[in-house]
Amino acid sequence: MPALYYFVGVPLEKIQHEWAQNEPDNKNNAESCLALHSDGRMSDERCDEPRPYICYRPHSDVEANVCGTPDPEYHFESRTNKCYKFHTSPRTFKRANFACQAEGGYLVIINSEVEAQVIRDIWIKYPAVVMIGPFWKDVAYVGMYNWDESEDWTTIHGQWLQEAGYAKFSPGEPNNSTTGEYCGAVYRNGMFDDLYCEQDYAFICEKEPSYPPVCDSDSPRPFEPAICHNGVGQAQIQPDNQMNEIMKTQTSNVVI
Ligand SMILES: [Ca+2]
Ligand SMILES: [Ca+2]
Ligand SMILES: [Ca+2]
Repeated sequence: MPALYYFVGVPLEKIQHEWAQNEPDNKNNAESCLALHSDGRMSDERCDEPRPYICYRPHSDVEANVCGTPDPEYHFESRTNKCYKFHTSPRTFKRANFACQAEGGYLVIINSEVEAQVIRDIWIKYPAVVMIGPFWKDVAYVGMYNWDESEDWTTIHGQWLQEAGYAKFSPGEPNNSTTGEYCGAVYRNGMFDDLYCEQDYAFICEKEPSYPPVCDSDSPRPFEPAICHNGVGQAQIQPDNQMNEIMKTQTSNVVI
């Protein structure tokens, strides 16, 4: 049985929960996400199976920073009018992509020389000594991918690199040196490398300051902090009886 399950950083052992019969079983060693059953019990499931899902936002004051998120690790960069977060916990490309999306952002897409400089400056704040664990600390995943596994690299938003505004690979790259280097990364010098997607590396998320909106607010956005008050969030609140019906009929994914 896998030792650890987390809800966005909180060990499951600290959350009241009950497993469904014979769960968790990590069937075929491929079940890394949790699902909530209609009876309130839980199981581990494959992450790539589509299911209904439930979003949650606390019904209390939420203070969003200039980046439109309560996450203090997103920092606004005036040179690009975007926000960035450097993740020092290494992840595979797929999980890194998931993590950025879960935070309302995306794996960083370098659109210009200016943004490449921004990334170089971010790297300076993260020398290898601040990153824990045995992984290569001079590369970080970015939002580009070799979609058709040839020479055609695109951003995760579907643009060719030239079209996106920046396409500088490090000399000798991409080299597909470990067969399957279809995922993009950036060196400390701001140049790209291709990496094996299943290897864990640091990664950088980019976020639009105004997206997703945390709440309605009179504060001028995106460059002013906003406070969301009770009841003004934009989330669609399901009436309890409606939610109960959903819970009776469907199994739903829970964030992992
Ligand atoms: Ca299972
Ligand atoms: Ca960008
Ligand atoms: Ca490479």
